[in-house]
Amino acid sequence: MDRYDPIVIEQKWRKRWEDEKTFKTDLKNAKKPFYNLMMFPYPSGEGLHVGHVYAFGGSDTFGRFKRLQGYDVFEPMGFDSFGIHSENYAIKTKTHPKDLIEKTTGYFREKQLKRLGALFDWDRQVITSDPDYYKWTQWIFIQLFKAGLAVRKKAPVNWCPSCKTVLADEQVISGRCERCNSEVVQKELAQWFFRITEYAEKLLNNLETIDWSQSTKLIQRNWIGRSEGAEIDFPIKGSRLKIRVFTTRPDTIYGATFMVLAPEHELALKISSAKFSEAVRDYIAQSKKATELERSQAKTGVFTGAYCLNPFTNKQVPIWVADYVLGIYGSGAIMAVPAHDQRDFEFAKRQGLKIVKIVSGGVAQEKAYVGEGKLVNSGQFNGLNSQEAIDTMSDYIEKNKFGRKTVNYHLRDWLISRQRYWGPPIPMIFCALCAKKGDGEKAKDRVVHPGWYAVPEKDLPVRLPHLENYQPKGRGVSPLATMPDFVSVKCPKCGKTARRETDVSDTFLDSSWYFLRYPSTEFKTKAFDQKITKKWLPVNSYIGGNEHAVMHLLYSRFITMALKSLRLIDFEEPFNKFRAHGLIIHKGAKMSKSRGNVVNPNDYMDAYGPDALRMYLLFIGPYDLGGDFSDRAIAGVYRFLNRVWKLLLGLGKGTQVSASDKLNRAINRLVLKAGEDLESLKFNTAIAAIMEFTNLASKHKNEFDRGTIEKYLIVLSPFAPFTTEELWERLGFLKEKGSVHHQAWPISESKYLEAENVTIAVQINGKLRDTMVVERSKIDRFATGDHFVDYKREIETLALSSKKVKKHVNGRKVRRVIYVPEKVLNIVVDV
Ligand code: ANZ
Ligand code: ZN
Repeated sequence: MDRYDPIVIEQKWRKRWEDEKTFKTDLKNAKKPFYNLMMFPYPSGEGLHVGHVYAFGGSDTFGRFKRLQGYDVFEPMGFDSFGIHSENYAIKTKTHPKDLIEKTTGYFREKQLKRLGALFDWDRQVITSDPDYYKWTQWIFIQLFKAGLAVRKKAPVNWCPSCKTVLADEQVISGRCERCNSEVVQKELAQWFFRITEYAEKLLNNLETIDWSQSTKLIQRNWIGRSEGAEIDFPIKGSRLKIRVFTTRPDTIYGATFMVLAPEHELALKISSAKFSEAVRDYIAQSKKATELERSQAKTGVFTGAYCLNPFTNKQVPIWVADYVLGIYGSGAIMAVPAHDQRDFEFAKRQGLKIVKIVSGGVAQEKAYVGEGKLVNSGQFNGLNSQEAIDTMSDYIEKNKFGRKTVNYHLRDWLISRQRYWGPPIPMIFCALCAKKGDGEKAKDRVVHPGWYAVPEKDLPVRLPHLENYQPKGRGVSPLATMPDFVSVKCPKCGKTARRETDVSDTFLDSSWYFLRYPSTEFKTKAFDQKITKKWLPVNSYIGGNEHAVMHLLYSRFITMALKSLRLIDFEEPFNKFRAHGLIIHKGAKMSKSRGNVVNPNDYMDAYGPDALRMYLLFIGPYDLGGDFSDRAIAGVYRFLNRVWKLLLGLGKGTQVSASDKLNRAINRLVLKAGEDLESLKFNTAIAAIMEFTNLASKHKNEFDRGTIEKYLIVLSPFAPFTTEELWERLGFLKEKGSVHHQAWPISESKYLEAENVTIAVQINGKLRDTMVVERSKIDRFATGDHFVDYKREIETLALSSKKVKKHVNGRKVRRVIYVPEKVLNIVVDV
């Protein structure tokens, strides 16, 4: 018998599968389409890390299972190669991004991805920086623009001084850039936004209709941030103007002792009295420089000299300007209730403002009381519980026309513009002449942005020019602005000289529609083909990391909804099913280069083969939780594959015509258990069951028939595709039946699944006192893996609960329990 050499096996089958296109799925003629998607990588680092292998290995194992179940599985792979991560890596390694991407995608594909033994269809890869692809990314931008969903706004945006670009809100983590950790500042710039907020409600409500990991849904729900409350108008004293506030707590209105406007609020200067306007102006100017982090702290503010009237009491309340109120949320103004809102409380303390308690409960000494309670100091509403008061007082507000009930979403519009080089140029043109005349491209049948035109579709793609000096320039302009040949273009309307938009779009636009492109890569004249799209989408299973729960997954849902509303596709949710996998931890921390705990999968594939690596990772723990990577444990899985190798090759021709009852029962149970587990991505317990069977089988080598070997290999094949194919061939199945990966998932025969009982004698100090009947499946459990069951203890407990046994033990201390598997349990007690 040869020794198990996973590298030789891998090379042999990789070549054969590639040459013979063993896993090719005919998209047009498929009968049972199953779109098995996984998140494509950024080809920016040194290579794939073990986390990728975990994600892809799990997803591919599932895809292989679906294939065995008779589905036509389409499992594509590609590269998210545009964007800031690739560009920053290029800058760091002093290469041009174009050269870098050519090199890295080659390495990722040839030296890593192809080794994993996955079903990837390399004839259909998507590379987002490829003009064939980004032509359509630009086309999508134009469709959204024409639908009024892409708008240009001057807005305070997050600016990272180190990356020298604006960032989406999602890329700012506690006031810092998620990439470089620099403190993000606010900058006023004219930028392109996608109006994702139009879809806030749909994005939220549709979550009920899709089968996604709860954890991912929760992150999305929180990010969308639905907030129910009321808008209330407070008249300004001595003026016909009003201040509109948004509040979730209309029940606290009697405690509104001051009002606060955001510095961006249009009334801030307008209402300030002569004596205070200078100070207000200074304050507004100063707060423009503040970071979001500083702003959140409710420290500073100025009095405007003006007052509002509380519509409920007609009492006057001072109006302040303070930057802890944000211009972009709600109406940019609040009624401040220091007794029951912590930030208002801190502000009132600092500025010496009145604090009036409205809800009884906590003591408003050092902290605001934010809980429920009975209303006090609230006129006719006294005595109501705060929760009912919200309803009663909201109705009162509507009846008296003080305002109305309303819903706000925290979700903000998606900022698309990036002042960087490595992305698809935004396909827009600005003509100053047309702008003067008020002419421009019609969005939703009207000119929204005078002077702006979409690049005519026949001129797409707007190619990203080669730029040697591509580093970010700062000052809010993209490096493309330094190329006169690129900037200068004819106005599509009047033909005079106009200028191109020089910003590129956010990387997340590239990845927000790639799943639509995979099945249609051969179509050069359209982004996606109607018929093929109808056949293959929505995606049946999507697996990826929860770090993409908001940006990528939310944006993809939005783009899909937008395309649906344009009748370009006929579904509004792209991913019917999404599962977030856990993280692989190493030495107690998430793998990262800065921590120096990154595991290079190639080292392990070289040492143990790709099958052992995939299978080991899936064995670490529940797939949604991840687990700890350990050198020792991977060697254990490698030894396991060795055992399978020896066991099966050792059987030779000496197999039976039909398997023993014991083996028949075991294999049928395995088929059932592994099938159920694979369906629900419980890879670790499926593997444990395979190991359990292997243990048992090793003790009953002479009881095998061919059918059992066949089933065993098929069940193992999604986990260890190379090893099983080699064994399949060596045992003569390949000639007879073709690839193991072309077989059908075995049927578990019910006659072998019926519970079987085992009788165990219970002795006390060697004397037979009772017999017990126990279900065999309980006894046969394998004592490793995460479903470890101490069955000896179970049987012991069972025995000690019997009346007869109790009587004979008679309260004496149990010294020892000796268990002869499936035969005798001897309880030794004091004499
Ligand atoms: C009065 C009040 C009393 C409030 C109270 C809270 C507690 P969410 O849940 O996030 O929607 N608010 C409204 N607009 C704001 C803005 N632009 N910047 C900062 N804060 C703003 O929070 C809504 C609450 O946040 C609103 O309800 C308002 O304060 C504040 F005991 O109004 B509340
Ligand atoms: Zn023009």
